[in-house]
Formats: sequence, structure tokens, C-alpha cells
Amino acid sequence: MCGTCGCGSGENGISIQNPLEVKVHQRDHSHGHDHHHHGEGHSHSHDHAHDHHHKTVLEVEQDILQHNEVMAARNRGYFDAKNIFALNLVSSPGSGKTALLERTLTNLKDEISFSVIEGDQQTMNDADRIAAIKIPVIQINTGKGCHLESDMVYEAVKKLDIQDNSVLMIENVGNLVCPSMFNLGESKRVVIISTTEGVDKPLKYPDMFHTSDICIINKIDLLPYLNIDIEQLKDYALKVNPKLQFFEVSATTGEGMEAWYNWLRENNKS
Ligand SMILES: Nc1nc2c(ncn2[C@@H]2O[C@H](COP(=O)(O)OP(=O)(O)O)[C@@H](O)[C@H]2O)c(=O)[nH]1
Ligand SMILES: [Mg+2]
Repeated sequence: MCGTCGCGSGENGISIQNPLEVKVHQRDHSHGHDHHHHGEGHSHSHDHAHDHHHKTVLEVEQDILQHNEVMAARNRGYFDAKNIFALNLVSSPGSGKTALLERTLTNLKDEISFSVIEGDQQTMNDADRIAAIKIPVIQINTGKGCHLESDMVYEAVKKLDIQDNSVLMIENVGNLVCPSMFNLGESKRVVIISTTEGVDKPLKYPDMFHTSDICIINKIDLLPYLNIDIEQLKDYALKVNPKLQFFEVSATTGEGMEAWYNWLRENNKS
């Protein structure tokens, strides 16, 4: 896993920034360059069984995961103390995490206090989209890293000054593999899968579906054009995690969003 791809080494050029402050500091000059070699969906095809340094790699992985758990517990304590309902949104790139957030925040911001942490390898694009609807947001750029870790969230939370009794949305790096291993101290994990991704993804990427509490099936507006059996997708997901709760939505048209909003209202204990 990530110990071998180098994203846990702590030397990946991680940056944690407020888009409003970055604008003030002429972000285009200092951060405008694009690193096209960093694809968002990091693939892990190394064959670990043939790695001569297998034992060392495993030890490094355990260290990284243990450190992550300690910091996740610290986050959870902070969230509990302030009655913050924290959601970790995970999915493959492009399933609609940011679109779902944009619509949700726009429609509920008058009744629920939100703050957002955005995770991507590069760019402030998603933080800019959230800042445009006047919601406090911090962008974490993970550099080579393919997931958020709890200490990154801890640093971002310090910059956010989150209100008591509010909802914190954490949009993880688009990747159906590695984020499943990294607890951020969230209250609930929400996996988003869009109708274009195929019914078998829960079977192919079981850890993500196994560790999630909620599964949002997005882009249902595209169903008339696709050959996908949603019930089959749900059956596969339930095989991996019988407790999974589903919402079927379109972040574009708003269809099905009310049930998701009601769930958020019930869980925001303010
Ligand atoms: N048709 C349709 N497109 C969507 C929907 N949600 C998101 N998209 C599109 O999917 C693309 C990726 O969305 P984005 O929110 O950036 O995905 P993210 O990478 O998971 O944050 C964009 O072009 C969105 O407009 C939806 O419900 N229906
Ligand atoms: Mg996004």
C-alpha cells in the first residue's frame, strides 16, 4: 500500500491553504503551475510479494497507520467536544463529490453551519468552488499522496475555526483504494459512486465499501442513457457491507437529494 508508493513519507510537498488567503498572496504566481504527471487516481500495481524489502515495508506501513490512528483519535476528541458531525467523503475521481457538496451546502447553509476540508493532489479548484458559495474551506494538496491522513486534517481544522454544533465535510482525494485505510476521526464515512462506474466496483474495491456507513449513488439523471442495474450495484455493495445505507441522487438535477438532506438534519445535533 502507501508505504511503498512514497506518499506516507512526509516529504511530498503537502500544503494546507485557505483559498481566500491564497488569492491575497497572488496564488497564480506561486501555485499556478500544473503537475500533469500526478494523476488523481493513483494506481498501486507493485507486486509486494516480490519486493525484497517486504518486511521493512510492512513495518513502515504499520508505523504510518498507527500514527494515523493516534491522530484520528485526537480529531475525534475535538469533534466530540465541539459536537461537530464530521463526514469523510470518499470516491473515485469524478463521481461528483464536489458537485454533491455544492448543491448540499447551497440548499442547507441557512439551517446548518458547515465547514469544508478539500483534499486533492494538486490545485485549489475544489476549494474555490466551495468558497464561491461562502462556506469556510481549507484546501489540502497532498502532492504525491493519494489520500488524506488524520494529521493533515488536524492542521486544516486548526485553520478553520469550526463552530460548535456544525457539520464538517471532508472531501478526500479521489481514489477508491488508499483512503479506506486512513481513519480521519470522522463521525461517518460516505462513499459516493456514480452510475457510470459499473455495478461491480463494490466487489473490486471492497475495503472502501466495507468501511463506509453511507453509500450515495450519484448521477441518476444519466440512467436513461446507461445500461446499469442499480439494484445489482446495491446487492454487491451489501455483500461487502450489509449495514450500508443508500441514497440515490443527482447532484445536477437535485433528484433524490431531500432524503440525504433529512439524514444530515437528523445527524446534525445542533
Ligand atoms: N450528469 C451528472 N453529472 C454530474 C453529477 N454530479 C457531478 N457531475 C459531473 O461530474 C463531473 C465530476 O464532478 P465533481 O463534482 O468534480 O467530482 P469529484 O471529482 O468527485 O469531486 C463534473 O463534470 C460534474 O458536472 C450528476 O449528478 N449528474
Ligand atoms: Mg472534487
